[in-house]
Amino acid sequence: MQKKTVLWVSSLAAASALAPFSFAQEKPAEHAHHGTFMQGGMHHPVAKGVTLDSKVDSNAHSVTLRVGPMKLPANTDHMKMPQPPDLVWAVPFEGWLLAYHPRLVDSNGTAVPGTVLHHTAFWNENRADFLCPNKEEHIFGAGGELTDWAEVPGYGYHVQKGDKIRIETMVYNPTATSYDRVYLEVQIPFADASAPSVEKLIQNAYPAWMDVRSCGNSGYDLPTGKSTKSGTVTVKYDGVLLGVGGHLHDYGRQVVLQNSSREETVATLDAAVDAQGRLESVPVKLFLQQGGYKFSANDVLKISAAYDNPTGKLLRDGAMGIAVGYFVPADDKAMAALRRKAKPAHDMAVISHDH
Ligand SMILES: [Cu+2]
Repeated sequence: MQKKTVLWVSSLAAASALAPFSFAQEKPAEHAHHGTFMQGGMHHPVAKGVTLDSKVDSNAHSVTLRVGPMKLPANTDHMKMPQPPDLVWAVPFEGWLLAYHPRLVDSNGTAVPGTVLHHTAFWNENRADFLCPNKEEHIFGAGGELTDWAEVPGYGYHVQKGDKIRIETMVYNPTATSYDRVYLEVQIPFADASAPSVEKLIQNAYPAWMDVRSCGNSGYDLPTGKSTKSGTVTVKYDGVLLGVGGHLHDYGRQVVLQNSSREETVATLDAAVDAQGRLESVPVKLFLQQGGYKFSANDVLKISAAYDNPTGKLLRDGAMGIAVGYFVPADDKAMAALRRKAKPAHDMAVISHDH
């Protein structure tokens, strides 16, 4: 019987190295690529003592990343809430990441409502995004809806040993309940490239973030009432989209992805919202039965996001509209080559969570 190996590796070094510099340095221009909410020049307080731990279960072929603990006082918006610094996971194996299962728990392991997660985003600093090469490759993201990225059998996201995955997390607490020690956990099943098995038959799939803000920062100001924002991106490779989900913030209603070049609607995703219009979930549509939705190089994709903001106020940086799916290129070589040097010194890195 194989011995079960469970290792908790603390990334204390990265966290403690980041924190002291977070106020001392100006945000360098190249950090503007993150494409989340980070606009407007206001600085968040940085949460103290938040670290990244990783637990590799080599028997179950699963790694669990854990960010925390975070203290979340009731009724605190994301501008006032101290935010975790960016944390980096160095991938300890060569292989494929197959799925992402996020959840929020307290120190007893009890579930905390997803609504306190404003956003988390994982970026591979060693690769460029294939739709927006000005950005790092964005491999996973979730908001309050805690989108579960299910495994698509036969496909995975290839990582090399040592790839640096930067984890951005933003929290808030719109509820009347305070939470003291909250952890974001993301469980990631993986396939090990060195395993002598079918795992080597895994095909490379790349996350495709198709944003109403094209290749700019994703966040934008949300006007009051009904509004729709649209943008385009151009696909540079032939291939297929296996499926698509959506990312919206509160008061988001719908994401539509169209192929303008072919005058086709790829998917219409209607959000589920609660009585106040807060986002509950955005559905996922898979095209596996058709063998994927075909993209041709130079196809122009149009993305639209519809919101209905009942607050009577313009919400600064309150909205995002993104269709996100897995893309499988017809020829993997060009895509696989989209590597870049990771930013050298993380101890010099700066918190990107500044508004
Ligand atoms: Cu977002």
